[in-house]
Amino acid sequence: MAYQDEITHMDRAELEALQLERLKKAVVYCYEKIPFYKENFDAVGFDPYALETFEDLRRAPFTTKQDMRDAYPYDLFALPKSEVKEIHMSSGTTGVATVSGYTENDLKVWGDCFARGIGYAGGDENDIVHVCYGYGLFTGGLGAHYGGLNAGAMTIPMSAGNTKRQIKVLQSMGSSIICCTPSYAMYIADTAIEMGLDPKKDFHLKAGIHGAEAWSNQFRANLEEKLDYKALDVYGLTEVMGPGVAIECMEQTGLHVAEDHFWIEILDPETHEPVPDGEWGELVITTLTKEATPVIRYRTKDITRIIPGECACGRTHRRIDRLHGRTDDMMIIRGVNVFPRQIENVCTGFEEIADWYQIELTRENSLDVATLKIEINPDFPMDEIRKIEDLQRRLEQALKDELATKIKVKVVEPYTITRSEGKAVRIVDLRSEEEK
Ligand code: DLL
Repeated sequence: MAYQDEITHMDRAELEALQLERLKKAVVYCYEKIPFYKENFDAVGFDPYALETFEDLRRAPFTTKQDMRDAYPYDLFALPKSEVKEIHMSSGTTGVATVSGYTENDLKVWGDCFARGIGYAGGDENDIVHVCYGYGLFTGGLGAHYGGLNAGAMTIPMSAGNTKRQIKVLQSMGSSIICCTPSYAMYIADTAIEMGLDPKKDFHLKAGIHGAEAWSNQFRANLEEKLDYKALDVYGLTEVMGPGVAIECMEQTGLHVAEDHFWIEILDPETHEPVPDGEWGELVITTLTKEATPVIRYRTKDITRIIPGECACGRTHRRIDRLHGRTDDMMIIRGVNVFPRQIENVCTGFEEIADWYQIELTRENSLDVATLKIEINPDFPMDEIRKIEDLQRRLEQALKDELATKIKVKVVEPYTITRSEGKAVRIVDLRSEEEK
């Protein structure tokens, strides 16, 4: 039996009844405890006491990141600080930080959600969970840590950074499940290879639980090849709960949402109307059990879709697809919408190039221009300019065929793109404020 199997395999009708019961309580709880929700619900005439169905929730107003920023630091807390045991914050690099609080029960739920993922990865108390997401206000480190503890596993709180030490521990301690961003997993793998190790033999990994940034199927395939393990995707966000809102199982056909704790909607980002299952749209999340900072209809700006049908693993919680990216990350290149992940998927399939890239956005003659800077694979020395030009041409053609727009390609020397121990920086916007 994997961790909380009975919940992840719950009969759908029972699960939906539980969700509805919790949803009814959640809207009333927010209304009664948080003035922001009272004002917002009243403003549009949404009566939380009258909610009878999931459809009724559609009349409730959205909560946005801006609302959460405006509420900094405590205005969206439902409980006195004495009942709040921990807080996390978004990095705030693009504005005021958002704050999320956790009661003791919230921490238990969070750990449970991540621990389910350890179970999805085939892990249990006999595993060694190596956590190299950053610890601190970022939710990655402590979320995975609580997951490891709740799963009963020996948990190594490495935090991010000091890559050589990570490698030493991975070699010597027998870490079997690694938790970090996919780009940091790649950095660790590449560094180990550069040090003359073979992570396939020298590490003892069976799975990785990776998230916090979008990563393509091809990037995943390259990671799995280097580390000889299964790389599973985990989704979460500071404003709702850290990692564990949704996690992939070994089928790798989408991320099971922890539906007993979250109600999700997929909406057309423009019309805000629900899209049918299988169609892409913006993920909107309502917390069903969160006590300290519950959210109603939080607009994540993340683009995904519900995967219709049942998962071969037998778990009943619905799946969302791996994220395309955020609406914020979407580039419009000559009228075509492009996400970095799509570019990554095309390019990281070429054996001559490594998995490190960055996309620079500039403006030329009133048109947005995207230039992909991508590193050459050190195993394929490009000593002749002719060879590089030919590779660039082939990459540009492959991108054009796939994306139906022009992306310029500049192949660069190995190790020239900045490595990240946390979230990778994929887009560098060099346009001036007026040009954006
Ligand atoms: O990134 C929480 C997290 C930590 C998730 C560790 C997974 C693993 P924030 O820093 O608040 O929280 O960023 C949240 O990151 O809205 C997505 O745009 C993006 N994101 C998170 N997970 C994924 C994923 C954490 N699996 C924002 N795939 C979210 C793609 C992801 N993007």
